[in-house]
Amino acid sequence: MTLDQDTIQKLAAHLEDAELDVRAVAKITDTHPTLDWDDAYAIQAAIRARKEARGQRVAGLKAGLTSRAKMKQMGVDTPVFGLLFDYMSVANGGEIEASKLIHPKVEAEIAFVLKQPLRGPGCHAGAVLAATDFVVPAVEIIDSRYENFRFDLTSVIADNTSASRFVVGDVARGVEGLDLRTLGLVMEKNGEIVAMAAGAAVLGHPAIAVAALANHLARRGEEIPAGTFIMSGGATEAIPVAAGDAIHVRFQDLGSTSMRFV
Ligand code: OOG
Ligand code: MG
Repeated sequence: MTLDQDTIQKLAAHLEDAELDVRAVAKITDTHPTLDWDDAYAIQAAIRARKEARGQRVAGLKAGLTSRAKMKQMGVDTPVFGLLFDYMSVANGGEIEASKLIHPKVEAEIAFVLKQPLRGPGCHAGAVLAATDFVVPAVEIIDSRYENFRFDLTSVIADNTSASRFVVGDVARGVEGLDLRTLGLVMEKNGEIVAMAAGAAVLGHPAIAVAALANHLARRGEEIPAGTFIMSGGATEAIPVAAGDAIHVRFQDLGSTSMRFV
């Protein structure tokens, strides 16, 4: 930790206000270059406390920057972890108001729901699969609060890993008989294919991203509780969207997820 409590609270307010006012701001490492990982997660926790004080609730957890495509697009090399809140959830096939977002992008992800808690350290893909109740297809709408979507790892962690909205499809399947590495997905924007991937794009197997989250939380003395919804990270690079765009992602064996930006 390099920042005092007062600075952490101020930066949390600064970033959350940018989200609520739909306004991009300079990345916080420009003004706080010493900001380290613990500071960044402390700012993210302070944003959570602000939202919870307003009656909003955590609806799930997310891993991000878990695929080569995403790491390359953003110029970073390590996964990050963030929080999904209840107000971010959009019904499958639903509408998203583009004017409430700064510069949204969409990414296709495989999401997990646990039937047993997961605790690190030493959590691995096998433990994740054994603890998984079912997987569902999902699309995350990310919306960095930073100008031009430019950031470094600590800035993006503090900004709750760009979390903004998410859409979950309606086909849920147990992992038995599903090979999540070869499970393919095709993303269409306005009827044109804009991205394709297989589950293995996410750290070799999307369950590895969930294990990494459990190991990350273990360093803070926390576990992932049973019942938790977890997004494993974009398998393809993120695609910019604007009002008028329709997104449809077809997942092999898992149906599809769609939304319209209005
Ligand atoms: C950070 C969030 C990344 C993912 O799935 O890779 C993320 C960003 O790229 O803005 O959610
Ligand atoms: Mg994501």
